[in-house]
Order: sequence, then C-alpha cells, then structure tokens
Amino acid sequence: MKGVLVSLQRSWEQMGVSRTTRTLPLLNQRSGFDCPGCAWPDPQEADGDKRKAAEFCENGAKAVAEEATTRRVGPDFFARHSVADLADKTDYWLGQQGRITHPVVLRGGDTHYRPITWNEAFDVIASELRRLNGPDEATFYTSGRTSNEAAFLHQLLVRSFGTNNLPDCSNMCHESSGTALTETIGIGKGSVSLSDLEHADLVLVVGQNPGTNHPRMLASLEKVKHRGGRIVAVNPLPETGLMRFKNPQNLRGALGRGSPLADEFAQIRIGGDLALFKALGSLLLQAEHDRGGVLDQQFIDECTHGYDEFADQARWVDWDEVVEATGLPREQITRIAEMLIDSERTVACWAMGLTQHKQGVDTIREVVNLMLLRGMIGKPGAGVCPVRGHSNVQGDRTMGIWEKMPDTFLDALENEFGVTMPRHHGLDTVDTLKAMKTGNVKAFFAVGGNFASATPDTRGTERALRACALTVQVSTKLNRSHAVPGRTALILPTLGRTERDPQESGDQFVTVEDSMSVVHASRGRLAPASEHLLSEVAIISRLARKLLGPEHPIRWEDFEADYDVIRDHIAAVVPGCANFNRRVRQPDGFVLPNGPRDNRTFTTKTGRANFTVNIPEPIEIPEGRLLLQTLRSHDQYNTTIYGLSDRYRGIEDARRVVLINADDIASLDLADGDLVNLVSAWSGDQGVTEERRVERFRVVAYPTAKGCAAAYYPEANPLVPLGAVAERSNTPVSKAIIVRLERTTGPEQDL
Ligand SMILES: Nc1nc2c(c(=O)[nH]1)N[C@H]1C(S)=C(S)[C@@H](COP(=O)(O)OP(=O)(O)OC[C@H]3O[C@@H](n4cnc5c(=O)[nH]c(N)nc54)[C@H](O)[C@@H]3O)O[C@H]1N2
Ligand SMILES: Nc1nc2c(c(=O)[nH]1)N[C@H]1C(S)=C(S)[C@@H](COP(=O)(O)OP(=O)(O)OC[C@H]3O[C@@H](n4cnc5c(=O)[nH]c(N)nc54)[C@H](O)[C@@H]3O)O[C@H]1N2
Ligand SMILES: [Mo]
Repeated sequence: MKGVLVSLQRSWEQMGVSRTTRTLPLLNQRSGFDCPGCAWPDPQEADGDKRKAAEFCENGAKAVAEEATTRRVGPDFFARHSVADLADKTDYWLGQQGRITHPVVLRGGDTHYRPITWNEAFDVIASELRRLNGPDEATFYTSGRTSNEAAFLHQLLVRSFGTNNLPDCSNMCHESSGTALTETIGIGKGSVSLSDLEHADLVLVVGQNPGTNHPRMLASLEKVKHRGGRIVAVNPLPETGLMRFKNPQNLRGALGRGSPLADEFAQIRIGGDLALFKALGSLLLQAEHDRGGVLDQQFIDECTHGYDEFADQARWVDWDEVVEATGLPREQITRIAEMLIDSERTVACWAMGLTQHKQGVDTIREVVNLMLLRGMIGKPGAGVCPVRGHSNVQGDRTMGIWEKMPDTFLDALENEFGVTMPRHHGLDTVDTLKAMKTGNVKAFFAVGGNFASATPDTRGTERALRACALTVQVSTKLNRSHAVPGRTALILPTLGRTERDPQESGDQFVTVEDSMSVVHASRGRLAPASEHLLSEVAIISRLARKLLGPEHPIRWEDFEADYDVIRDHIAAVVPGCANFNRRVRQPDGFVLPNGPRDNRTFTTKTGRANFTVNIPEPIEIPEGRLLLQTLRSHDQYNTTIYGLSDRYRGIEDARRVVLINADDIASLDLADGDLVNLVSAWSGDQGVTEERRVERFRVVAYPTAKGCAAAYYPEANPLVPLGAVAERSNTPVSKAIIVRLERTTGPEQDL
C-alpha cells in the first residue's frame, strides 16, 4: 500500500493529478508505451496471461513521473545558472529541474549555455568532428533507453563516419553476462521466457535486488511459490522484497503480512559466488558418484563439450577455502545442493552482484556449469536468466551497438547500404576513458545516459570530459554530464518514450526488446515537453546528413518521415528480424530466435554448450579494511535520483551513507551515526598506489555480511579505480572495492 501511495504522490508532484490519471493507465499496455524503467517483460497473451489495468510497479510510476514532469528547463534557466553553478549541484537537484526544452550550446570561453538553432547545432557538431585527425578520435556512447530504431541509425551513422567506437552502458552492466554466455552457450542473452521462470521448481536469485530494481519480477516469483516451487536468494544483504513480499496487485497481498519469498537466504560475502558455485558443482558430482541419477548424462553427452576436464577439476574442493570465501556454513551449501538435485526445472537469475566483479565472467560461467550438469538449458521451466537493467539495453545490442560487432553483421550492413564499414574493433566505456585521458579521443557524443556519473573514477572522468574538444549530449533532463563540458558542448533535447512523435507519415511508434528477447512496440501518447524537441531518430539522421554530406549513398532523409523505412532495413540486416514491420505490429510483438532455448543449438566454437574451468582467486582484505559494494537505493534510477528514501532498507533523507555490519563497526572502533571518509587504494600500472576518497559519509549499522560494506552509486563512484575491471568483459568492478574508513567531523554534505 505504501508503494501505491508513493507512486501516486510522486506522480502528482511531477505531473499533477489529471496528467497522472491520463498517463499511468497507458504504461505497459499494448496500445501504450513501454515503461522507461527496467527491462522486465510483460505478460504474454500466448501464455494465457492477461495484462492488469495497472501493469506497472512503484518504481515504474516514478520513472514515468520523472519523464512526464511538467517542470521545464528553458533558455531562462541557462541564463540564470552558469555551468560552474551547475557543477556545484547534485545529480538529484539537476534532475529535479525538469525537462530540457531547447537545444543549447556552450562555446569556448563561455560561462553559460545559450540557445542555438537545430540547424546550427548540427553544423557545429559536424565541423568539429570533421576537424579531428580521424574518426577514431571520436566516441559515441549509448544508454539503454534508446529505441531499436534510434540505436540502429546511431550505429549506422557512427560506422559510416568510420569508427566502431560505440561504448554503451552495457559495458558497465551485463557485459560480463554477455561474454560468459557467448563463450558457453553461444548467445549473449538469457535462455528463458517469462513462462519458463514462472513454471520453475527452483529459482536462484543471485546478486540481485528485484524488490527495488525489477519489482514486477516479485509477482512472477510469487507464482513460482504458489505452484510449489522454491526460491534461493544469494546476497550479502537481506533485501526486503526477497525476504518479505506483499503483492499490491491482489487484496491478500495488499492487506496481508506478506509472504517470505526466499526458502533459503544465503548471506554470502561479497565476491564469494564463484567459490559457492564451484562447491555446489562438486556436491552434485559427489551425489552422482554416491547415488547416481543426478546428472543429465544424455544432455551432457549430446549437447556439451569439456565435461571431463571440468569434472576432473571440480571434484576437488577445499571446504575451508569455500567457507572463508563465502562466509556460508557448509550445511547451508549442502542444503542448496539438495534443492538443485530435487528440482527438475531450475532457473538461475542474476544481476549486478555477479557481473561487476573482477571474476564476474568466470562466476557466470560457473553458474552455467551448474546448469549444464543437470541439463537445465533448453527445456521448459529451466535456463539462465541475466536480468537486464535499462528497458532497451538488450535491444540496443541486437541493433549493433557494440564496439566489436561480428563481421557477419558488418557484411550485412555493407550489403544493405553499399557503404564500407570499419572492421577494426572500437573502444568500450573504460577504454574510451583511457583514450580521453591520453588525448587520443577528443570528441564525445552520447545518445542518452549520464556518462560522467555512471562511469568509475568520477574525478578522472570529469577531467577527461573537460579535456575534450567537443561533448554532445542528447538528453531529456539535466545531469552531471552537462556540467563537465568539453571546449565546445551541446545539449540536444529529445522526446521521451511517453511522448507522441508526429512525423510526415503520421504518428510514429518505436520498438524495444525486453530481458527475455521479446520485441514489441511502444507508442508515446503525451504531448511533447516542448515544441522544440526532436526525436532521437530525427537528431541522428539530420546530423548524419550534415556530417556525411548530401551525396552519401544512404538516404538519411527518408528515415525521419517514416520509421517503417528504418525497420525495413533492420529486417534486412539484423538476424531474426525478418518481416519486422509486420511482426512487431502483432499485439505482443515477437520473440527473437534463441538457439539454446528453442532447440538446444549452441553456436559456440565447439558447436556445443561448453563446460569451463574457473579458478577462484580469493580477495585479500587487509586488516582494518572492508570490501565495499556500490548499489541502488529504492529511490533512484541509476544516476537519476527520484528522492531520498530507501524505504525497504529503513534509510530516509540520506544518500551519503555507508552500511556496515554492527560487529565490524564495533571492531573498527566506530559507532552508528559517525561521519567517515571512505578511502580506496589502488596500485596502478606502474606500481604507484593511487588513493581515492569520498568525504563525510554517515555510518549506518546494517545486517550485511561480515567484512562487507555498501554505499550508493553514483555517490561512491569516485572510489572505483579505472583500472579495476572484470577480466575479459572490461566491466568496472563496482561491487568489490577495498576501503578504509577515516573518522571525520563537520556537517553532512548537502544532497
Ligand atoms: N528502480 C530502479 N530499477 C532499476 C534500476 C534503478 O536504478 N532503479 N537500474 C536498472 C539497471 S541499469 C540495472 S543493471 C538493474 C540493476 O539491478 P541490481 O543488480 O538488482 O542492482 P544493484 O542495486 O546494483 O544491486 C545489486 C545486488 O547485488 C548484491 N550484491 C552485491 N555484491 C554481491 C556479491 O558479491 N554477490 C552476491 N551474490 N550479491 C551481491 C547487492 O547486495 C544487491 O542486492 O536494475 C535496473 N532497474
Ligand atoms: N559504482 C557503480 N557504477 C555504476 C553501476 C553500479 O552499480 N555501481 N551500474 C552501472 C550500470 S548497471 C549502468 S546500466 C550504468 C548506467 O549508465 P547510464 O545509462 O549512462 O545512466 P542513467 O543514469 O541511466 O542515465 C540517465 C540520463 O539519461 C537521460 N535520458 C533519460 N531518458 C532518456 C531518453 O528517453 N532519451 C535520451 N536521449 N536520454 C534520456 C537523462 O538525461 C538522464 O539524466 O551505470 C553503471 N555505473
Ligand atoms: Mo544496468
């Protein structure tokens, strides 16, 4: 009930009562728009599931309110606030100012952004880009809210310009999942549908806080429980939604005490998951040896590769090491192994608690090993389920937003458009930052997102952005990235997903792909925030015409008038998208092909699903230090801060907090409520130790696993060293930063 009240309250504050009443009923309905929040899928008619009148969650309502707000940031705002002034504000303050209404520019030496016409804006950008020593000196970021149509055009523009520098938010998010799954099952996506999840006997929810970040997932988990299935939560924190859940969609849930979702809560130490999954694998092998009937031998023989090597290595486990790394009692690990053995249909779900670690890729490969042992891929009710973040982050990748798209994709682009595509791999997010620091990248263009706040090493990132010759942000709302401009900087305001997009051929819709590979339409219905906005599609195509010239073989001018034209090209280029225009107009859209799920085809190098050998490297934490993770509160969407209430964790009106176990607080000679600076030390490439710090965080006693701590992202991002990345996926290690605490005094910092 509190969640319902909060969503209405926030919606009324931002949109007023009548706009709220018109807007929320369109959310996630077939004739309405896709929630700009997370990538959780919608119920499918084909599964006999009807959509509810309110098919959204508290945080989805907040995401809509944030975009559909009636507050405005216009030329007068920029006249009042200098860039230096904006740089002093928090992300929260910046976001609360409202929707940006006009394109603005900041030229070398200026103190304030000033209005600019669209035409002039594209001239400035094109001439700055042409002035570079080559296309690889520019980099083009995408955030996962971008539609398929805009993403496809964006990568087409960037590659036509001559570079594969296409970093995206996924590099900081599920890249480790993509890398691990591509290596093991041949596709960088999950292998389950919503119906699979809901029909599982056992669901593992690992390193994920669905109560806050994917609230509608809880309703699916509740269905699992109703059907007699079981749930195991693996997390250093007892996250509320998993421990106690009240479904607001039914009366029993709305009024009742709530049901405990997790049958087993494994309160793991940060970074202990690889050791846990290895131990579970070994218990399965042991049980097969002792009593037989545990492994799916037929599946292993027919569909997998590398079993013998895996089994030789996995049989042997040092339990002292496992207990040390995980902090879990051996009995609990044994109980979970028995649950795995009892289950005929297991789904493993995970999110940032696994991906943002040095051994993130290895850990996810180990999850796959466990699933392969019992043949849990490619059968109903079973599979792997990386739960995606941004509402279209998976679709953006399908559309070619990746610095290393395979040659087959580039060949298809060349065939379709008759333009030569660059073949050398481009820069991802971390490598972009490194290249900016050395001056090898001088121009930054972002379709959405908040690069300055989302990336590691905030201070270094800000210096890198300020050193650029050009920074361009296609944005709906103000954020920190606008306050750390390059020598020439532009903000190009764009339509949000909730808004109507009228073009020459009529109102346009866009398409998105959810976490379970369902592609469907999203139709904005509200009047645009300002008459000066352009859609992302229009911005990209108009810039392309300026940059590539009127003689360019691609007919950029055709795209803006009718997005069907873009979709016809997508159909010709992107695998699985044949007849895109027709199929996406079906009520629930269509599901992209998925070899592992559809018929146990694995397009790996071996042509089979691969077992892998992964060796845990323990994280050494020196005496007196803690292992810090950075996570989301209940009142934010990434760097967009909705408010200051982390209700489920009982934290109000504060974001500069650090959650620490009471025993650790005592042994560090601190007390709940003390103010501390957090300091991380990192030995850089040349063996030089760099210290990073954030100041005046309040200590909060919290039941996290011993030796572990948690602070909010993005406030804690200055602590994440740029060099600390996951092996092979290059994802910043945002969940395991060794910190020491310095007691300090003084006022808490402004929010
Ligand atoms: N309302 C809302 N929804 C969102 C977002 C948002 O900011 N707000 N963000 C969206 C995006 S882009 C994403 S990627 C997702 C993120 O969804 P989550 O991954 O759920 O987000 P985090 O807050 O990063 O939470 C990580 C969880 O992993 C746990 N964890 C940390 N370290 C470890 C570890 O070593 N092992 C294990 N087992 N667990 C660990 C943390 O305690 C926490 O519960 O949510 C999406 N949805
Ligand atoms: N320390 C730490 N760092 C992290 C993480 C972590 O857990 N810990 N998580 C990482 C993860 S999982 C992710 S996905 C990244 C997120 O990184 P980003 O995607 O870059 O960040 P967001 O905060 O989602 O971007 C918000 C901005 O997007 C713009 N925007 C919103 N809607 C639209 C739209 O429809 N169109 C356009 N053009 N712009 C729009 C608004 O201006 C808003 O300010 O951060 C990563 N960084
Ligand atoms: Mo994400």
